[in-house]
Amino acid sequence: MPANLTPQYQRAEEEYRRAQSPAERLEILERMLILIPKHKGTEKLQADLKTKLKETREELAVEKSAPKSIGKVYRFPRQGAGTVVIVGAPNSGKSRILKELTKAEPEVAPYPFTTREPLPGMMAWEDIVVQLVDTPPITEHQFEPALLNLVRTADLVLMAFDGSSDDAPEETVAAMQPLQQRHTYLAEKTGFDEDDFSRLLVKTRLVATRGGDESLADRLQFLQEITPLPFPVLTVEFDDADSREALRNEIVRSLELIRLYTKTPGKPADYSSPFTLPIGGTVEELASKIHRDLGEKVKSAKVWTFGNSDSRTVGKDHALQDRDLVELQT
Ligand SMILES: Nc1nc2c(ncn2[C@@H]2O[C@H](COP(=O)(O)OP(=O)(O)O)[C@@H](O)[C@H]2O)c(=O)[nH]1
Ligand SMILES: [Mg+2]
Repeated sequence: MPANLTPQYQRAEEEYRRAQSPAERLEILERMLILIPKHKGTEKLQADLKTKLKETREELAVEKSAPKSIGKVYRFPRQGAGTVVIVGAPNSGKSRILKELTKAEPEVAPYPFTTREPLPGMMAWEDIVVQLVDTPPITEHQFEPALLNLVRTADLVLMAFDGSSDDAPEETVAAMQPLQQRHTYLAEKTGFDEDDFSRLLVKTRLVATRGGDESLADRLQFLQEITPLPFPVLTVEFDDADSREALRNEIVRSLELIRLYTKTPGKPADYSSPFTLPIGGTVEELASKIHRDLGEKVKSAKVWTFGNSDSRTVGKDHALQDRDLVELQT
């Protein structure tokens, strides 16, 4: 039976995914249990949530009685319109992706294990910026624990694949294993598995580097044979500027964002730095993004479609379009 989860529930689930502490998770889980539609189709999920709630309460109690020395955590602020985490086997081209698309200066070298800590950089695209994060390599036997949280809270994961290496298919499958052992699955879209709440799917694209290699297609086919990939493949040759720019566009497109400009009554529009929301984002969501209280106060909005000088008035549930100019009304 379909669960028919409401947008409010889905938003809470999204908050849960990004929560960084047991206390935060507990608060959100309690909210999710209130918000979840109560019918047969959600019985399994309701039970899963209750189990998670119990586990989280225990986790919190343990943390309070004995503040644990948490392992290394990498804390850099999320910045820009989205956070894209680059993962993959050693030498798969991860650092080169960051180096070519941002001003960051990772070490790029033809030998493995040059990157030991996550390194962020900002990628510009038109009038927005997106955060890219280079990470240490993953192998069957090597998995930097702090990577898990980075992957699970990412807006998009790029799995790098060395298009010039016969070992790339097997190494890529191996790199997905430590994540799967930790209930994290690279997938077409992000969200908890509706049939098993302990599994998180994270939106991913495979990035096949050295895309000019003549055997790349065979290697990708072999990869699909050993593990059918549930997400699209992007190909890049970084020695070719057009190919690099095409990758930049594809990364932004994969984030599935809309850009929104705002204005206050009687003042000119602010076209300097747009807000961004997921495709389908509403007036209310834009208001909440500007200020938490504003989301509760907003009643309607005047909206100008890009390139159009006539405005129209819409309700707070109206889904906005890319490049709309919005004047909120409270
Ligand atoms: N020609 C070419 N070389 C690439 C490309 N992508 C990665 N490389 C090279 O592959 C090697 C390993 O790349 P690197 O980004 O350091 O791999 P990492 O270990 O995954 O971070 C480096 O010598 C890169 O310059 C590409 O698209 N074209
Ligand atoms: Mg590297």
